[in-house]
Amino acid sequence: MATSGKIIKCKAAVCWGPNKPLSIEEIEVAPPKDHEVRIKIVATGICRSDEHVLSGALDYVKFPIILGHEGAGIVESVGSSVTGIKAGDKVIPLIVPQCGKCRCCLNPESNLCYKNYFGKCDGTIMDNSTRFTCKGIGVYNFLGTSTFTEYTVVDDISVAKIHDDAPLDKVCLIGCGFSTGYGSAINTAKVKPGSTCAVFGLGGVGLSVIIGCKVAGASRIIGVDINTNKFAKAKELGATECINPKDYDRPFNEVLAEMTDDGVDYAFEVIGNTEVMESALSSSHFGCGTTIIVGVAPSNAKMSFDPLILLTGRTLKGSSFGGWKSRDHVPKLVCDYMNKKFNLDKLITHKLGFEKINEGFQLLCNGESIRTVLTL
Ligand code: COD
Ligand code: ZN
Ligand code: ZN
Repeated sequence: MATSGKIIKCKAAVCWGPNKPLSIEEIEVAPPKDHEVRIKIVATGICRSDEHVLSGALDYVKFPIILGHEGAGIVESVGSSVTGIKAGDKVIPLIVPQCGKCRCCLNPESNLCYKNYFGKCDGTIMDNSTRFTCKGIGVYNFLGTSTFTEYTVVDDISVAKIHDDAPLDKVCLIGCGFSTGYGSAINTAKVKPGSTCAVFGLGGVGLSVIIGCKVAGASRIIGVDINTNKFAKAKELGATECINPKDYDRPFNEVLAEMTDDGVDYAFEVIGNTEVMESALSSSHFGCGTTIIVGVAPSNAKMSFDPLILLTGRTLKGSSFGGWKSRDHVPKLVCDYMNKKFNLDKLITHKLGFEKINEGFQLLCNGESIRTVLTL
């Protein structure tokens, strides 16, 4: 490519600090170094964690930063030592890398990688710097991906090559929200045919849990949310019934126990609220129920429960990125989507041009959108 090895000037949505609108700026994107890949982003979803940074809820984040972590694009150029990926390939940047060598990568039961950005949390990629500058100032990277820009540079362990015919404006959701929810049902819970599930929280991730439960053959999928506006979409995607805990003046686990012959087989917390986590755990069946925590609670929050609750046979698990080993599984998920194993199109409620990014955040904050996809 003509741009290979050169600095690229392009547009990006720069976040200069919390509680400020994102600002579309011209930035400079340096060429990829050893083991790095420069990507032309074609489409990106706006995910809840991006909004958490904007609203100041993630206090460790440094500024200025380019947010966005649910994108898809086309490789512009690759640095030295990169194998298996070349210019022109369609790719999805990954928030959970897969180095293939660490203890977690070598364990088939884990999808974490020791080289992850959550642990680093310093706004850089693996070499501890970023490739972005704006007005002469270095700009931080978000979750190793930074997709709210026409061009980004990511580590080669954090990029999955996907099918040449994949529709990038749809499969971008496989980069975070869809895979996180869907995989928590398929991989982490391993939902069985005929089982009963309860999904607490019906945002984009909770709805993706519902899609997973349905694909796995659950016979009852109970959607739980305090916002009844979410119920219609949940039912469209596979919820067999939806309930609002606010409609009851007794402990919600009692309500679910009555409805489900003493409790659900699988309960999913997809909000990030410790009280709901406790409620989900007690809603699972005492002898054989499994509870999966998908939501991330505020940093000082603690869950509290009588350990006896587990002793009779309950299981409590957590799930990040849906348990998928990212580089291995993301290309397969893209093929599964293309082969119509699941349909994520209904999660996309809005499509906007990149320059309307602030409008997209507004839609998420108002609870009006499930996912807005921005096209660049
Ligand atoms: N009881 C029932 N429903 C509730 C309650 C409650 N007490 N509080 C909120 N809700 C509902 C809301 O009405 C809403 O419908 C839903 O819960 C939450 O949906 P969203 O749209 O805010 O969130 P999602 O689905 O896009 O994301 C949910 C996560 C749990 C993934 C997210 O909030 C989170 O914890 N993110 C950080 C974790 C993570 O994986 N980060 C990596 C990149 S995102
Ligand atoms: Zn996300
Ligand atoms: Zn690893």
